This record gives sequence, structure tokens and C-alpha cells, in this order.
Amino acid sequence: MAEHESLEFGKADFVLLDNVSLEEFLANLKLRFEKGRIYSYIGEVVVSVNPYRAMNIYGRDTIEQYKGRELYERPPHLFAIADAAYKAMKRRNKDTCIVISGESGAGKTEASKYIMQYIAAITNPSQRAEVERVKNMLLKSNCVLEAFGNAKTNRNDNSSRFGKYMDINFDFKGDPIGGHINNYLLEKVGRVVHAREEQRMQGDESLLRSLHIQKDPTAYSYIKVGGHIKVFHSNSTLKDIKVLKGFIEILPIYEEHCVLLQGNLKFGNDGDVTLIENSKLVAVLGELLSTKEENVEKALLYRTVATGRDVIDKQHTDQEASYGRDALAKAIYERLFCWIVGRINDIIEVKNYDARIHGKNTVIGVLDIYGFEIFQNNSFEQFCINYCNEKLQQLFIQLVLKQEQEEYQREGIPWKHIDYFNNQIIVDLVELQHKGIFSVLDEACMNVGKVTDEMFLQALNSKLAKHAHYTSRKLSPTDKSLEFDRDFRIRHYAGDVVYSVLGFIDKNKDTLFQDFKRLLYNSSNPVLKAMWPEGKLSITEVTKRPLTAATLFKNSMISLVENLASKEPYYVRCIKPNDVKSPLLFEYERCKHQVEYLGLLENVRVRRAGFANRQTYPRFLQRYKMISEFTWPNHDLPSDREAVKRLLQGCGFEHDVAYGKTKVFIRTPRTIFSLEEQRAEMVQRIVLFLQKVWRGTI
Ligand code: AOV
Ligand code: MG
Repeated sequence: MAEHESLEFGKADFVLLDNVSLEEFLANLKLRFEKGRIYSYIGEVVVSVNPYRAMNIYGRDTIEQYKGRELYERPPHLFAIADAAYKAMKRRNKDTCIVISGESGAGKTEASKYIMQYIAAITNPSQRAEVERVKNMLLKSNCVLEAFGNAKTNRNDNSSRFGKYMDINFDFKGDPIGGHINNYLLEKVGRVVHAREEQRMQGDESLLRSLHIQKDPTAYSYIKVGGHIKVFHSNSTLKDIKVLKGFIEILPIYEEHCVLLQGNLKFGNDGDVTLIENSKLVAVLGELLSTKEENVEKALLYRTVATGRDVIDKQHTDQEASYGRDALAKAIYERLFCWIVGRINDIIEVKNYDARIHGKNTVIGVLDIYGFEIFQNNSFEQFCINYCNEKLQQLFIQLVLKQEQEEYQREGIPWKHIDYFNNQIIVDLVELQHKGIFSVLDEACMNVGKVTDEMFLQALNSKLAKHAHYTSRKLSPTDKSLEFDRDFRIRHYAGDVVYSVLGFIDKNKDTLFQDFKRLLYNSSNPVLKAMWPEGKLSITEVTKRPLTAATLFKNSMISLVENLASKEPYYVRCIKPNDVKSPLLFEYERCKHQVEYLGLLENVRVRRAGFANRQTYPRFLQRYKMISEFTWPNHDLPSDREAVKRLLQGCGFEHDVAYGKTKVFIRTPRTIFSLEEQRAEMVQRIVLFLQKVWRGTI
């Protein structure tokens, strides 16, 4: 628990609450938020409330105050948890990870950046040039990815449309020597084809000019229909743009522009023939994609199909052509994004590390995903994003309990079970083989012939009619929240979300006509070509059905969770205080809801039913030995364990503690408080004594 903080700021650790009730929890959270204390603890978990204003708590001086200190020695802060993860990694050679969760706009991405900055600031004291280079790259990679992968939604002006897990590798000295980024499902639709709000085109004038980019965003239909591709995030500064330029050259911007231009392509028809109405654009696209104009035109209007032995060119209807155009725009955007991640990884990946010479290479992982979101219209993308949040909640539940349990077991101390809502049931609803929603969807997509979204919904209804967390308009006809026949609703851990089934099948198949892949593979631009290796196959060779978007996403989530579970996790739980981005407003009901679904109260209970505080024997002695004659200045007992026992007996705390194999466990926070008070008193007396000696009055 944190000292150095007066009670006027509320309890720094929720474990210290007098009563563990929702009301007290919220009262404390509100008080702290209003006093500008945006961080609190539940034991070792950081609870963070988005301040929606610049805070003067991330500077060099603050970093210095946290460096190398124990969690409870300073007021709660992200830096403390970053330091704890770093220390565990360095001292105990453990791989650790920091998992940041919370709904959209709660402050995850900001938190991940502060954590990275902290780690960068406290490492490499000897200023080795190579380490500095790596640190720089790791920090800069963030703004590059944000520039291309974030967008404005009505929940967050700078919303992450991709999930990011970044490993930072450290050498035996504890200095960063490289890293690796995994990115998860880039939400393309929101970014490319139908986004919801307008976005200004910003950036270096000359750069925009050289790429023929129009400054007026309404010149692009993907933006006009509400789409909002952007070249640079609105917070980007010129500095970021320079970094972008240096980092990945100009190509990605070309392509993003290309995606925008495609949106302007209009198809019409003249009798039976589908036409491109604004054919001048085709020439520009050909130029930007380094391929011939007529090839672009052909790929947009025709599809090569194999009928038995024959291969014929089948003309698209104007509807199919528009569908193809959008699919191509999304695919280019996605490949481009993955390509950027790949280039960054090439630059930051650890090279030539020999564990025999340098010792074990350990990692700290930082996970920043897209938060739980509910929009007016929720589709496949929201479904995936919310499933991802379910998975992380499940991990939290399991590990926070499991870790406690294991620690008590390891140390030989009995454990009491605490009830909590286990969201495994919802995870299963989505991902279970054969019965889960993803399986039903994949099955629908496997069927040749026309399976419609409505048929998929029927299949869900018949499989899941009795599921407590699933319902649909058909199953609950009187339910007002289910407005349309195409709606189904999931009772998520974080609230009810109504999804529209429209588009699920298309998005899951995520098919891009082979003609487009071939078009891009045949580009004379080597980078573009490299992004589309499967374009090499001719239509008759394309036999294997690619994995569906749902299966790919599910697999990536399962391996992400496995990866996190294999490391020692540290958590940051972010709370969004209001929906209007106000620094002053603590919307009680909104916060209450988040505290409930994040399971924070259960977290406090688990922490308290067990032991609020635990410390290794040497560490405990180091801190409190001055309060007992048996231990000050040194003890002569056979072990530190015995010495701690003697000290606590002497203070009358015997009833409140348990002695594990390597740690002493203290049940109530009051005992720690009392120890702290006695310590402070003693320190004071020692100081006074020394002052007297100094002045010669003794
Ligand atoms: P998110 O990552 O959790 O949402 P962000 O980290 O992007 O949310 O935070 C949203 C906005 O809140 C930021 O752009 C800042 O304006 C503000 N903010 C958050 N944390 C802080 C802080 N510590 N200090 C000052 N302002 C802050 V999403 O990516 O949408 O799930 O998908
Ligand atoms: Mg984010």
C-alpha cells in the first residue's frame, strides 16, 4: 500500500477500504479522481481513471521518484507497475507482461505509451549507442502505427483500430536490445469503407502536394460517406511526420491515397456492359500501383473464373464491381498495415544475440488492444473486438485468482474461495467448436451456393435458443432493444450489445477476387509485389479455401492469451469517467458499471480475504527492523523468518499474520499501517538523536 499520501486523497489502495462495498469503492474512486489522483491500487493492480486533461505527473522528476522503488513506497502510478514488471524481469530473470484493459476511450493507449517511456527512461544508464537506437525505434514505432492504425470513432478521437502486443527484449544488464510487435485484426471497415465521422487531412503541405493528395477531405467519397481515412492522426505534429517519412519512406502514404482514390470510382452500366464512369481515375490508380491502366480496368470489371477446363472472363455487375472495389481498398489497407508492422519488426528485432555469451534474453510484453465498444450499429468488427475483451477478462479472472491461490499453496498457507462472475460462458458462446457463434458462421461460409446472413441468423437461433447470453428478435419478439429482424444480442461481461447480422458472412469470408491479387502481384513496384505473394497463382491453381476471418482471429486470440499466461502479468484497469471527454465529470452510473464488470470489487475481496500484504523476510526486516530491539540494528536469530516472527510477536500482531516459506503474510492493512507508524516514529527519533549528537548536546 502506498505511503506518502495523505488520507485527504482517499485510500490509495482499495484494499484499505473499511467496508468492501460498491458504494465505498466508488466514493473513494470519485474522491481520488476529483483530487487529481487518477491512479489507485488493488494490491498490485493499477486502477486508472482517464483524467481527460494533461497531467504533470509523467516528467523526468516523477520517473526518478519511482525508479527502483517498491510499489507501496510511492503514491500509485503506472510507473510503479512498470518498475515492478521491470524489477521482476531483471532480478528474477522472469518474462513479464503488462496487460492494459478497459473500454474504448478509457486510456489504454496513453497508458501503454507512458509505460514504454518509463522503461526507456530508466534503462541504459551507460548510454550505449546501440541500446539508444533500439529504444528510439521502439518509441517511434508507436506513432507510426498510430498514424495508420488509429481513427476517430464516436467513443474516442484517437481510437485504436488494431490490437497491439509488443515484446521488448532485454539483455542481462536489463537494457532493451530489441522488440517485436504482433498486431491483431485491423478493423478495416471503420477505417476504410464506411466510417462514421469526418476527418481532416493534415500534414506537411509539400508532402501532400508531392503525392497529389487533396487537402479537402470531401474530395474523397470514402470520407464523404462518413469514411475517414486520414493521412495523419490529428494529434500528429510535424515531428511525427518527419519520423514517418524517415521510417517507412513515402510508399505507404501513396497507397493510402490510392485506397482513397478507389473510393471515388463509380460504376454504371450501359445495357449489359458495366462501365467505370470516371475512367480518368483508372489511369491515376495505374500509376500509383505501378501497373498498366488497362490491367486495373480489367481487374475492376471482370473476374476470371474456371469452368471445368476453360478459363473465362466473366463481367461483373455494377454491384459486384463496387463490392470488389471496396474489398480491394480494405485489402490494400490491411496488407499495407501488416507490411509496416513487418518493416518495423525487421528494424527492431533482436539480431545476433548469443545467450551463451550474453545470458538469458528476457522480455516485457505490453498489451494495448481496442477496448470494448458499443456503437449505434454493431457488426462483425465489434463482435470480434468485444470477444477479444472477453478473452482478456477471462485471463484476468483466472490469473488473479490463480496467482493468489498458487502463492498461498507455494508458501503453505490455506486459501478461501471467493465468488465471482466467470465470463467463460460467454467466451464459449463465441469460440466453442461446433456450438459457438464462430463455428456456426464458418459453417455458413463453407456452404457453396447462396447462404445469406439471415440464414446464418436462423442457424444461430436454432443452436443457441436456450443460451442465457444469447437472444435475437425472433427469440424475444417483444424486446424493444431488438429493433430489426436481423438483430441478435449478446449479454457480454461488460454489457448487452445488439449486433446486426448483416455483412457477417462477407466479412468472415473476407474474399478478394484473385484477379486483384494477380494485378498487384504483377505490379512493377517490388514492395507491392511482395505484399501479394499469392497473386502468383493462376485461377486453376487456387484450390485451398483460405481460413476465415473469424478462425484467424480466434486462433490469434488463443495464442495471445497463452503467451500472456506464460509470463508474469501486471495489470492496468482503465476506467472512463464520462462519455463527454470532460476532465471534471465523474458519471456515477457509468463508473459503477465499469467497476462492476471489471470485477474490481471481487478483486479487492480476494486480495483481502487472503492477505493484504506480503513481503519477503529480508525485505520486511530491512524496512521494519528498527522498531524492535530483537532486530535492531541486526538480529542474532537463526533465520530472517525467526527474526520477523519475534518482531511481530513483540508488537502484538501475531494473530494477524501467517508465515510462509519465504514471505510473511499480513492479513489486515491496519497492521501494516501500525508498523508504518511505528517505523515513522522511530525514524523521527533517530533523526532527532542524530541531530543532538551533531550539535554536541549529547
Ligand atoms: P483507449 O486506447 O483506451 O481507447 P486512449 O488511450 O486513446 O483510449 O485515450 C483516449 C483519450 O483520453 C486520449 O486521446 C487522451 O485525450 C485522453 N487520455 C487518456 N489517458 C490520459 C492521461 N493519462 N492523461 C491525459 N489524457 C489522457 V480504444 O483505443 O478507443 O479502446 O479502441
Ligand atoms: Mg487505444
